[in-house]
Amino acid sequence: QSLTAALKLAVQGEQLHLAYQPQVNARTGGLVGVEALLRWTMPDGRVVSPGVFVPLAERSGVMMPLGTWVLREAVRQARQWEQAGQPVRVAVNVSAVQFAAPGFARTVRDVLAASGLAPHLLELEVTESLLLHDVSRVGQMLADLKGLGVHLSLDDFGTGYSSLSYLQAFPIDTLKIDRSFMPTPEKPVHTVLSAVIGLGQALGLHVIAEGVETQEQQDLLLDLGCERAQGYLHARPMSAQQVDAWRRDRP
Ligand code: G
Ligand code: G
Ligand code: MN
Ligand code: NA
Repeated sequence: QSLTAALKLAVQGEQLHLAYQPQVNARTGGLVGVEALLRWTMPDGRVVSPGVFVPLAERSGVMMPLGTWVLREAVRQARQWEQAGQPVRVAVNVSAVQFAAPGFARTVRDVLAASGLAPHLLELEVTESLLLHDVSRVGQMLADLKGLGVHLSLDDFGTGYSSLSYLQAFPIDTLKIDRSFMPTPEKPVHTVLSAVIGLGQALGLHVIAEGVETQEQQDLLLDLGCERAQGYLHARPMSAQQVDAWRRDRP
């Protein structure tokens, strides 16, 4: 309860910021985009993970203003990069609560229009579980968003139960393979990983692997035909200024 009250204050105050994690094409070395990840530093200096406070925000009515703050801030930064001649697509996580709100597409449209950002430089990440509800409503919302010219991706792919026929029907651009499918020395099998990459390719979608931490994982992904990667091997979430430095230091 007190965390909820603190969160309400955080949305109004200066306690929130976004970290940006680069997404790369591991074959070419090119930067594909960055994912905006919300960070909350409490007044006492403690940093709370969105894994903790996003579910809380969803239950306490704070998610709408919080989500809109994230969208505005990410679009502001994307516009800054665009105007600096360093355009990069910025991906924003969309909560189920935002997605369920009838005015969501209008909010996105208004935020884009106010910023002047080219819409293709904004990516919206929706989770697979979010697609399970009312198919016609979900389809309409995705079509409305796609109509704005933004890029749509399916986050945490493979952990939900999306029907493959919906996958084909919805205007999704990218599958983000959940990091739980990354093989490890303890769990070296990659049957599902391989199948999910194949599925994405068969549907003509971009596929990006999340949670790539080791060169072994990266080598395997390239073998399986998945070039795009996001993970600590390539870069951690960092400030916008650090992204600038990271880009400068690349060959
Ligand atoms: O680094 P990480 O701890 O940032 O994120 C933990 C979880 O919080 C992930 O599931 C991520 O998708 C989610 N998350 C991070 N930022 C946001 C955000 O701005 N909005 C929403 N809805 N979820 C976010
Ligand atoms: O649910 P979503 O995919 O939006 O969550 C992204 C989360 O994954 C963030 O919490 C981010 O900090 C985290 N993350 C990014 N790269 C790696 C990685 O290589 N390994 C692990 N364990 N987590 C990662
Ligand atoms: Mn995400
Ligand atoms: Na994910």
